[in-house]
Amino acid sequence: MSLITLDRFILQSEQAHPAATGELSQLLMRFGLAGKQIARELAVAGLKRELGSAHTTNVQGEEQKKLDVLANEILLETFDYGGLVSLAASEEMEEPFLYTRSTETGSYAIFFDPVDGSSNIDVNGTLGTIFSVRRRKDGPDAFLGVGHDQISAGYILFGPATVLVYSCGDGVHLFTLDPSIGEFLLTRETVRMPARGRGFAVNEGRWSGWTPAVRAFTEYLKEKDPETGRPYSTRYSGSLVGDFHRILLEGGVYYYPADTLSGKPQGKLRLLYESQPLAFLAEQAGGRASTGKERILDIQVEALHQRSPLVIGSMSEVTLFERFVRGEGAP
Ligand code: AFP
Repeated sequence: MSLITLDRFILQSEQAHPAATGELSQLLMRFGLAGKQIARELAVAGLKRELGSAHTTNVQGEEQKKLDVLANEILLETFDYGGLVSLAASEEMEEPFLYTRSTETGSYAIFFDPVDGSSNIDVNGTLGTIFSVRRRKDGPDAFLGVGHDQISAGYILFGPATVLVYSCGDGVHLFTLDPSIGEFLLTRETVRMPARGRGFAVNEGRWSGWTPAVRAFTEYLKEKDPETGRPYSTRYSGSLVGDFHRILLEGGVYYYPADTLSGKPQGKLRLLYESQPLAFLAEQAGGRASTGKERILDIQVEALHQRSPLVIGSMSEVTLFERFVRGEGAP
């Protein structure tokens, strides 16, 4: 059986687009390269004393881990040649990074969360890198727009295996890193998310800050009713990428609603490099992503680190969450 590497799959997909310049293909291959480097750093961090705090704080007011900073540098360097990218924005940087050598030439802007699930770093838990690609826009609006403006999105999941999942609007494809040859190999093409699941991912520790609707939805999932597959099981890893990957393959729902606990009336998750990239993938795989009221991809982004409530996953559970938010409860 011939190996379908990430590069081969991307180049073959490009052939379906006669107008393609090949630049997006190169760009996607670079995320594969960056993913391999970050996977290596994560694997040896404990040996190299690279775990722990960097003793710096990011724009979100969160403590940065050494690996947050290292992964951010790896991603910035990976796109600093070839003139593909003019702007990079990251969870770890207050302002976008402008590639001076390709300010004029770079057709693309990239957005990423270098290490999603940082609280898992020092405990060897599941981690991920989330990325999103948009066409470059000039001037102050360089990164404003809606989620539909994304031309590609994906993530790299660092677990027992390292996997890369991406979409360019033609389905969701999954690759697994074969460390023996250092290549991502195609393991699932055109992945479809099950329409209904058995698990839910939410930080119930924030219950006291939730609205009655979110509490009612959570209670509903936990009631016993075999007919509707309830009670659901809690599956919350502390990493959105880890939880989303399970939902992509097994169905279910992840939600991080707005709450009154953290002074973040718009919830915790950031639109440009967390919610909208995963919403792009979810919809490409037949799932759904919303704030509970509005489709995540329809949201007009006004600020680089803008947050929004997020409910994402199987069509059945996300639609049900929206019913509870509208006060209609379960059908
Ligand atoms: P970081 O990417 O800042 O580590 O945050 C992780 C995350 O954005 C998402 O991956 C998790 O699901 C969620 O936040 C965890 O937040 P809580 O610790 O409040 O549950």
